[in-house]
Amino acid sequence: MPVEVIAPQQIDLNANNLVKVSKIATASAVIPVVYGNLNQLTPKVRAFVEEHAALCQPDNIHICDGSEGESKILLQKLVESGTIVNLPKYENCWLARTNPADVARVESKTFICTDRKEETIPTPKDGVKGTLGNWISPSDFAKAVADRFPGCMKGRTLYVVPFSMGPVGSPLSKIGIEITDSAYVVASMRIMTRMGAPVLEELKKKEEFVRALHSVGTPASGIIQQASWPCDPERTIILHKPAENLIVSYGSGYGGNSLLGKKCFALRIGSTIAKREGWLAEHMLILGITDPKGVKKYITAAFPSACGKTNLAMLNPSLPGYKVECVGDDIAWMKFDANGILRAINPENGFFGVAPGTSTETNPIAMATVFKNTIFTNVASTSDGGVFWEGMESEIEEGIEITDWLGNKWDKSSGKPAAHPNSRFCTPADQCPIIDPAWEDQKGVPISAILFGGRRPEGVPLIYEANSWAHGVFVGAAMKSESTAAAEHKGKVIMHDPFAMRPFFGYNFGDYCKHWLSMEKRGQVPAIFHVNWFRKSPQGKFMWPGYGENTRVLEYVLRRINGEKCFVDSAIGRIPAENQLNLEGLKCNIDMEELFSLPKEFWTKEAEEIGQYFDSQIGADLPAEVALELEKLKARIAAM
Ligand code: OXD
Ligand code: MN
Repeated sequence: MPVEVIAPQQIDLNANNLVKVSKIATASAVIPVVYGNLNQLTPKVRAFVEEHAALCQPDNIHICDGSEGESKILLQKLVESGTIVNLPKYENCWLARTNPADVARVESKTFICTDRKEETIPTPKDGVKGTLGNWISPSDFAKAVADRFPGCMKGRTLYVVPFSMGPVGSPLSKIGIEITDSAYVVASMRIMTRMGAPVLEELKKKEEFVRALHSVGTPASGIIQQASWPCDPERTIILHKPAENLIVSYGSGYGGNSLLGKKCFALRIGSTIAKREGWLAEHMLILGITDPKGVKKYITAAFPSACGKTNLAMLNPSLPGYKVECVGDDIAWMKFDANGILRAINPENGFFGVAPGTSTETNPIAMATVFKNTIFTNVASTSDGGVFWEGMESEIEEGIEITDWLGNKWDKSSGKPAAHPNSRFCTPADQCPIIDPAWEDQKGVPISAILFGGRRPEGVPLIYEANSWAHGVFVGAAMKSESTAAAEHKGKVIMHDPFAMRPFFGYNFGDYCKHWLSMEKRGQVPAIFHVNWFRKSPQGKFMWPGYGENTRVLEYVLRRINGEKCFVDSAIGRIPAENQLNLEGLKCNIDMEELFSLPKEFWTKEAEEIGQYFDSQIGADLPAEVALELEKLKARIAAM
């Protein structure tokens, strides 16, 4: 189907900044370009757009330039469609309410397509359902697309979103083109990535990009339940084809399902590119910490979704003289430089953070970041034109009324949360008052330590250190955490979440472990630690205050990086020697003995269970080095 190019001068922005195109050819077979110009696109991008415009049959095409003027047009359009409302209490802030059936990532509907299943997922034991990703065959992939995409954008605009993951032009960055029929996605991508004209220019130097196709979809019945948030939850599917650097997402407008630069590109496709090219694409925050002597180190940390990565990335240190600066809160791309130093960039440009639980007490830096130029999704709103979520109780003035995320009047007595537990803020990273001066450094920042962690109410101490790189890889592979609201899982079950990447692996987890092991031969590998802020006492109370007090744990990490012998060996790894974790000035009593206790019964069961997990889920794909680390752990526990 031909796509008609309309010269830019035919595009006229009226007083309301709405696009008015004076002369559009109306022949049904012609799709007009109403913003931008197809001639701006390199041949491969143009072919990608034309092919998918023909498939999806949008009413018109908009090629994004990322400008302020364009952003105004899109926000206005979103207001008119009822997708967002303005929040007059703040500067340039907006609230979107989704269809209640479209509120989180859908892991069960997320697939990786390779010729052979074993390239995507390890072979689980007979009769066991694999939990390390979902595979789809090339023919089923093609069928899934053919069943959903023809004509799916009728009545809508197809937006072409050129974006860079990482600073435009950095040797560590990668470019993507997302085609989407959601203006909400475009507005969010403008925050979360470097988006627009400079990326198209960059493509002229090297025409290499990840192709990402997204549609909110049109249900097979043709009936859209909620005009302000069209979606097709019954047929939602998120597909990745690593061999072609291709992402296809249908049916959901929400977060990781639709902002395709994030989980789909930066982690799933990213991890496959990283494997090919010899680097790491990880679900990790990056922070810089400066000690009172002015020595600065960078640390990455992998925690499962909604376990406090954003809080740690923006830590407000409780220890005098320490300074923490934020490079990123969710994803790290790490590569050895020519001197063998592991360097990381944050491929993102914004924070898509979980709102509930964020408050002046828990994350004052995030609170100082999010109240301008932000799109909130599924939080509650207040009668003075602001937002509310669980955790903000003390920030709401007397007499203010609250409307919950579903649009109903709300008060505490309802017993229901006002904000959806996975409600989010989408906010520009450069607004963060402690954004690191090097956060856009094209070389990346040097990484000295890697932390793994999760929500472990029982048995797992505040911190322990891996004995070696291979042991660290085992610790990452054995990670577990209480489930959260970021995906569709229900209840507080402890789930395995290796490397906090379980929903995000782009290839077979056994090969992923081998790739991690191989990093030791490529350069100077950082020290690896496991942290747990969430251990509970037998009475069910958190044993560690967390948040700003986690500086004490980071201080210990810095001392270890500096080679201080402040540890003792334990069965599970190195733990702080007596009195080596700085508790000075801490306002609460800490039962250090209990916090660091390693109950033999717990750890015997834990090691046993990890072994069963490895056997049943990874089988023959588990590298021998990781299996050996488990055997060594078992032997140390037996000798306890
Ligand atoms: C996220 C997630 O949105 O991990 O970052 O779910
Ligand atoms: Mn995440």
